[in-house]
Amino acid sequence: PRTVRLADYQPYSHLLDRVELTFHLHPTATRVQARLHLAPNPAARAGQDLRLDGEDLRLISCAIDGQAVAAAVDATGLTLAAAHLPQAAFVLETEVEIAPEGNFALEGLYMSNGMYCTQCEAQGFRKITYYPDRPDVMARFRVRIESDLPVLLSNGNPVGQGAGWAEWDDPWPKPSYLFALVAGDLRAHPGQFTTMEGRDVGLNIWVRPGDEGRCAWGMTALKASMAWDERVYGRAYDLDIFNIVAVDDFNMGAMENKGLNIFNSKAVLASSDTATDDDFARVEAIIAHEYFHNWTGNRITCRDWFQLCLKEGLTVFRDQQFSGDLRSHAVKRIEDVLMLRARQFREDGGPLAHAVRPDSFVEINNFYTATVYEKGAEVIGMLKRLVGDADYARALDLYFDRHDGQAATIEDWLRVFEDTTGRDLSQFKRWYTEAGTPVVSVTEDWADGVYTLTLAQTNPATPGQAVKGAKVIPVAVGLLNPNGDEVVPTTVLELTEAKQSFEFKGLASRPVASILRGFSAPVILERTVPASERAFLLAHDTDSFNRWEAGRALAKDVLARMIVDGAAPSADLLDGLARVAFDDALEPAFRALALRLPGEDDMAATLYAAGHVPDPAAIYRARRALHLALAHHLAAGLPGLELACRVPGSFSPDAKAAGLRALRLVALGFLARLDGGAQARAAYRAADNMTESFGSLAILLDIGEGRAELADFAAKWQGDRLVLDKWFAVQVGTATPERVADVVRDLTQRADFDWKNPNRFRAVIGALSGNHAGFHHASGESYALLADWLIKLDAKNPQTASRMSTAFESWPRYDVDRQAMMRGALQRIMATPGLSRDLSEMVGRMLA
Ligand code: BAL
Ligand code: ZN
Repeated sequence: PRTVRLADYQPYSHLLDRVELTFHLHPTATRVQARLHLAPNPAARAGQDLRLDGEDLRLISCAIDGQAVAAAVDATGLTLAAAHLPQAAFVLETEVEIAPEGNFALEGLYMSNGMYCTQCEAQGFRKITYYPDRPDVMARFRVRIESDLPVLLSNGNPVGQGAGWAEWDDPWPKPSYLFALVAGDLRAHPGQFTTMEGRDVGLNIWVRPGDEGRCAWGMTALKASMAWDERVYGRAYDLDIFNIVAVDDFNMGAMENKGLNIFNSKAVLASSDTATDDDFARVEAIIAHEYFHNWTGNRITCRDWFQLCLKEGLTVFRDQQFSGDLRSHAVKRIEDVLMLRARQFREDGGPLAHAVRPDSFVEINNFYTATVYEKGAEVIGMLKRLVGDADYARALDLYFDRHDGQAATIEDWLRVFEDTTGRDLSQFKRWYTEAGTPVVSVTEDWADGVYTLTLAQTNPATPGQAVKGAKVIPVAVGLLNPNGDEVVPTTVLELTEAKQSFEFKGLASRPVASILRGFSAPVILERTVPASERAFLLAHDTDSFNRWEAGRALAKDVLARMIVDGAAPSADLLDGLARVAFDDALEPAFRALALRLPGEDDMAATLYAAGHVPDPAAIYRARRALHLALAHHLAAGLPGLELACRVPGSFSPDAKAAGLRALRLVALGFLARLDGGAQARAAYRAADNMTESFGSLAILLDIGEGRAELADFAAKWQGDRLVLDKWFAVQVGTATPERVADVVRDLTQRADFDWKNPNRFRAVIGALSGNHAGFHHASGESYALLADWLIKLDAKNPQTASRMSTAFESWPRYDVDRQAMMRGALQRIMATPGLSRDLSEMVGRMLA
């Protein structure tokens, strides 16, 4: 397969002003007529052929200005020779036939439970019609849909409808990846919003009959998002209607198609009996994310797919700000960093490491990654920290003014910051072009009332990038005196060289430093700190992120010693966590996070970074031993804590109530280690919401109990796809290392294991790689099982298969036997005839 390179970018040969599409929908023979209003592009090389992308299309006809023309068709598109092309504006008409019913890749036009829907990002539109399927070709679309189905939707505003047809017109020029069409027997949950500009916008969440009762939360989140984007970024919505559709079969979380967002039903449906608090928060965040794309992605899009982080990094950053504003900035930051470390640091430190803006790809679908999204958002957070809030706001206003209606680049983005602030961002740009997580090591000196902090950065080699320059790293620092008072408030130090010292004068005593407050840069901080100092910061730090981080680091130190030396849990940790657990001045959600022990994969990464070969079985045992030790240490206070966290009254998904439920479940988890699950069982029986019923079920299964509750849960939720996904996943997630492969085999033999549904596949096969000790069981059974399923899925749905192959990316961390087995599994996948471009690129990179 061909490698596409950023350096080869060329503007498209033609300008495309308007597009008219007519769809005659049919499961096996949909006809698509396209009229493209084209003209030669004066900015492109003259005299070029006209090349249109197209895959899996049957060409029926092709004409220019009404005259049939001979087109050369191949597996990836259609070419019209330059000699046949008018030198002025012309209309190209094509008609093609496609078969949505057989489209299990879920790209282009496909069917899900009898409804038609589309997914065009990144390159799905070429499976619908012949088209210049690239983001810098922006056109106005008019769409006519012909079908007997009752609800027919596309982008933009509705302009007409009758029996068996509907027409839509989108006045905003857009690239093809933002095209969408939906047709089905759907029900609307309606809403309304009046913009700050006075535009009345009709809102709808469209769902299958029966799901109407799960839409209210999504609608609340949508309205909150629209108001927030006006208030914080000054951006209003720009059409008369905004539609969201829930689809059961979807590769991603959701998609920001102009005026017609399409959502994985998991990412939009929520009700107290079927969705957990985490689900509610995720729905809110994803609705916001897709809505925010209307300005950051749709009005200003990407020139080419290498610039994906331009819209994704910024939109993730915006949805993180939104969730922090609505909920708790402290808790949100901890959750975001946990995710960043679990997914992005892991990616950045392995064979799949790539820059936030990569410079080559084989399959762009493989670059919808934690690096592009989450590290992309971190880079924007750093930029804001460096220039300050006021200049960030001015730069964003300039960005929207200057680039509205354009397909932009990272260079354009950085230039608005340079023009706003006068800063030279050429060194900062390395964050976009160089992969790898910088390591910042710390040394401290105290003499004559001067505290000197020396920071040194190293930028590790990553595939294809051996040597890197120093980065601009904002390091937020605060100093505490020994009685816990803050003597130097948070100050942002700019580390720009390989090594730099910063002095703090006029201090009465040697301070305790709180470094990288708020996780001010996506780096690994290397620092030898005595347990007592970590415990001190856990008790006193005024920065909530670093307070949590101190406990986390202490827990990791303790666990590492338990794993490597067989040490006992330290009193510093047990006492420190006990103080947090019972400190009513702290947010319950924060306490719940502080009491959550580092995950097994996190410990494997930590040990590997410290020069050890991680033993998954030893990590599993030590983590459980620490959980038990902590349960004993907290025992006296747990019943009171559990009682205090019971939320009175009817269910509300708000952050405060959710925080109490999270802390209650933490307490129940500890109690279960002491009482054989008696109280968790009672909590399961009494629960009136999914958070507590599912949470207590998971606790029971984790201690090897809960068979009756598991059966009860299944009986109650038979036929509910989303809840049943939880039932599948929790069994795999809580299976013992020895049993997990059998559990997966049993579950995959059930009639309701619909492996072509990405949610169900992820619930079982994704949970297998999430069970660290089980996935890495010394038998290698789980590796083989995952490889079997990836091969099977790849033949139907390459995108999801490819994403899930990242389970193998951490192979270099482990012992030679496990390495050999993982590489063997990858080689077996690679040797499969007909492997997709998606999966072969990923496996090839992991084996390189
Ligand atoms: N653009 C793909 C889905 C998302 O990031 O919103
Ligand atoms: Zn996005």
